[in-house]
Formats: sequence, structure tokens, C-alpha cells
Amino acid sequence: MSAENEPSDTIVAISTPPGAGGIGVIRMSGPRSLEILRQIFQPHDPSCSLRSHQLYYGHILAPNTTTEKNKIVDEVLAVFMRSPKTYTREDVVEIHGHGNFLLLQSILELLLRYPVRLAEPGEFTKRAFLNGRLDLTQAEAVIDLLSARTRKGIDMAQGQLSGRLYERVDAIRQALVYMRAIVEVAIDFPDEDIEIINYDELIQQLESMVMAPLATLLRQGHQGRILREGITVVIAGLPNVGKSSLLNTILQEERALVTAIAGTTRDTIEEYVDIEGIPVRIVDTAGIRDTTEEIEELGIQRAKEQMGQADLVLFMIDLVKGISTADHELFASIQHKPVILVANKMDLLSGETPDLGAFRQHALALVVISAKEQQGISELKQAIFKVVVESKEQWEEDGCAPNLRHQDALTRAYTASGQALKGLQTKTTCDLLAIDIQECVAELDAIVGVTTTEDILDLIFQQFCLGK
Ligand SMILES: Nc1nc2c(ncn2[C@@H]2O[C@H](COP(=O)(O)OP(=O)(O)OP(=O)(O)O)[C@@H](O)[C@H]2O)c(=O)[nH]1
Ligand SMILES: [Mg+2]
Repeated sequence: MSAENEPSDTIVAISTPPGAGGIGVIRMSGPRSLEILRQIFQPHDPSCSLRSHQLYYGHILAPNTTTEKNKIVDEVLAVFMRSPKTYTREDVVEIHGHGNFLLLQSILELLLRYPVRLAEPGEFTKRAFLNGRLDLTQAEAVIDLLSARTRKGIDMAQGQLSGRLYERVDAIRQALVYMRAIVEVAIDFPDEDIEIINYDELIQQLESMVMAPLATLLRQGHQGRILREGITVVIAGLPNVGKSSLLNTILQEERALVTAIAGTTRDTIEEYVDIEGIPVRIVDTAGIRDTTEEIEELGIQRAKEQMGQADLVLFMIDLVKGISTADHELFASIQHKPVILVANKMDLLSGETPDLGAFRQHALALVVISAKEQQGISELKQAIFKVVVESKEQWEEDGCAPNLRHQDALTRAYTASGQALKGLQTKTTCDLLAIDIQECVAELDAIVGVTTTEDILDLIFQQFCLGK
């Protein structure tokens, strides 16, 4: 990370998304920010001195050329923030204009006439990282925070942004550094009579302070994947069992057509919903049956494709009609998938619930609902949540969720610590022990960004949007 001590250039971008909005923000970072702001911004009180971290009202003026004579480009609020108390730790300027993208672009073009260049995606956050304001896990949390689709996803990103993952990884790292120091002392004094290393104590420390917390972090990676990527839940079943009614009830809007005619839904219909904090892509499908009708047949093909791709299938049956051979056939075709059995139309049921024995055995859960009367829906949501996260206790343990990159490094660190453990158990030589411990430290360093190659940094920051 050579950039740390080099003077950097000044970068600029529109930081608010394209489209109309109340305000739009342009952000500039680098040593020339203030000087450039002064060129194009005229404060309402021209004698004021643009003090740091103070918002000034004024106008953006186009330069004095023959065609544009001090033309007002926009009425804005502008702020200059002096390094280091800024997002990037460099001098930063923000211009808050009207939220019209063309207008913001005119201001941007104006700025680009000065010694400033367009920022790459994520470059502001990259600078915050390179200048030591954020560690790499915190910078990655910014991406998660911007793209989170549920409240739980936001909580997780905020936990990571506040440094929770960093602290957990760093605690493991500290333990390793301590062990490495002991082992290195032993290397330096090979002839001492006293045994410098207490093998049992080191084994105990390695297991409790390194391997166990690494294993916990790896388990939590599973929850991170779910919160970042979400899951696909497909509603499937015979025609008329109430699939579209369930979609509408979950969405709380009349999204899909519902009629008493079997074969109403033709194409698949998908929407995103938040189910107990998990981002869920929910797909309503055409009822499966033998048909000679061409459009319906195409819909049924699509339904089958969706079932194949689902993380979870909600297999729906009509309690009034009971279970038919067609239900059995369809159920058999999806048995390799995680399935929740959803028994619908409970409102019409007066007598006994039909025997769902065989189905019940192969499904992960059975939920009885009325899609029409909105009964049993929260039980269904909880069943979905439970199936997806496996264990609720583990889920709520800590709002800390390693992403794929972290998981890769954690896995390698776990393997290296396993090697070190074996070495300690067999009282191997101290230089070999030191190598395994160091390998483990290096993996943890890469997670927090102490040693991360330029290529990996590029990959991470490319995921950002412009202006962040
Ligand atoms: N009483 C009652 N009727 C329901 C319930 N759910 C759905 N229905 C009715 O059952 C009929 C079929 O509902 P849909 O939601 O269109 O069923 P579907 O499974 O999407 O049907 P296809 O799209 O044809 O495969 C409609 O007349 C609904 O009003 C329920 O819980 N109770
Ligand atoms: Mg339907």
C-alpha cells in the first residue's frame, strides 16, 4: 500500500443516484478540493472565508467566457471539510445542488475543467481504507450497507461497519502473535535447559482462543450469505390450490390474478419480500397438470424450471380436495428439494384434517393456512425462516457475518491452526510451529487488509457504485 504516503490527486463524482430527487450531492476529495471549490462557488456573502465543516449558501457559476458570462448553473449549499476529520481523511468538498441529474452533470463538467479527475467506483471508500480510517472489513460493510434489502441485512452491515468483525478477527490474531512470540523465544534459545514452551498450555490456548472462534466465524458465514444474497422460494402445486392467493397475501397486494378457474396463472410471477429479515425472491408458478393447451404447457415448463432452481419449495395442497395421485406425482418430483408442505383453504374445512402422513414425513414442516382469509401466514413465515437459518439461536448470537472472501481466508487460517495444533501435540520443532502460526496470522491480516494484494483490493472496490 504505497499510496499511503504519496500525495494523492483530487477526485470527484456525483454521489447521489441518477434520477430526480430533492437534492443531489457532488463529492470531491483530495488536496485541491478547496481551491477548486473557490473557482466555481460564489457564497452569498462573498467576503466569508469558507470555514471547515460549515455549510454555505451560494451559487455555482460557470466561468467568464465569451459565451457564458458568469452564468448561474445552480443554487447550492457547499461545505468544505478539512483533513483529517472527513470520510476519506483528505480534504473533502460537498456541493448540494438540486436533484436533477443533468444539472449535477453540468456542475461535474465544470469541475472537470480544473485539475481534478472523475473518481472510480468506490474510490472515496478506498481512500478511507488506504488512509487508515476504515479497515478492509469495514470498507466491505459499506457495500453491504448500500445494498442491504432487509432490516436484518442493515443491522449486520452496521455491526461490521462499527468494527465488530475486525475486533473478532483481531482478537484471534493477538492470541496467535502471543504464541508466535513464545515459540520464537524458544528458537532463539535452543540450548536452554528449562523448557520454555509449555505445550499443554499452548494447545489449550490455540484451541480456545484461535480454533473455536475461527469455527464460530465460519458458521456465521452461512448467515452472511443468506442476508446478502437472499433465497428463492417457489410456490408450487396443482391448479387452483391457491398459489397466487398466497403470493398476494404475502405481498399484501393484488399482484397476481386469482380466479376460480383452474389454470389461471400462466407465466411465472416473481417479487422480492422481506420474510423475518431475510430477502426472499418469491415465485408464483402455473399449476401443474397435463394439458394440451400450448400457452399453459409453456407456463408449466417454466414452473418446473423454477422448482429446480428453488432454495425452498412451498408445496401447496387444497385441504378440501385432499391429496390426489397428481399431488403425489408432483411431490415425488421435488422430494430432493427442501420442501414446506402448505395446506390451504383451512377456512373451508369443517371436519377432520385429511391424512397428510406420507407427505408430512418428507416435508421439513407442515403449515395449515388460509391464503384467502390470511390465516397461518405468520406461522408460514416463521417456518420459512427456521428452515433457512437452521437454528435461530445461532443466528442471533452476533450480528457479524463473514463474506465469501473472509470465509476463504478463515478456512485457510483454520487449516494452518490445525497444523500448528498437530505440531504442538507431537512436540515438533519450534521453527515449524512458527511457520504454521505465521501462516494463520497472514490469513487474518488479509481479512482486515493489513496485507491484501492490489488485485484483491481492486476486486473489492469495483463492487461499489460511483461516488461512494
Ligand atoms: N376459501 C378459500 N378459497 C381460496 C383460498 N385460497 C385460494 N382460494 C380460492 O381458490 C381459487 C384459486 O385460487 P388461486 O390463487 O388462483 O389458485 P392458483 O393455485 O394460483 O391457481 P392456478 O393459477 O390456476 O394454478 C380462487 O377462487 C380463490 O379465491 C383459501 O384459503 N380459502
Ligand atoms: Mg395462480
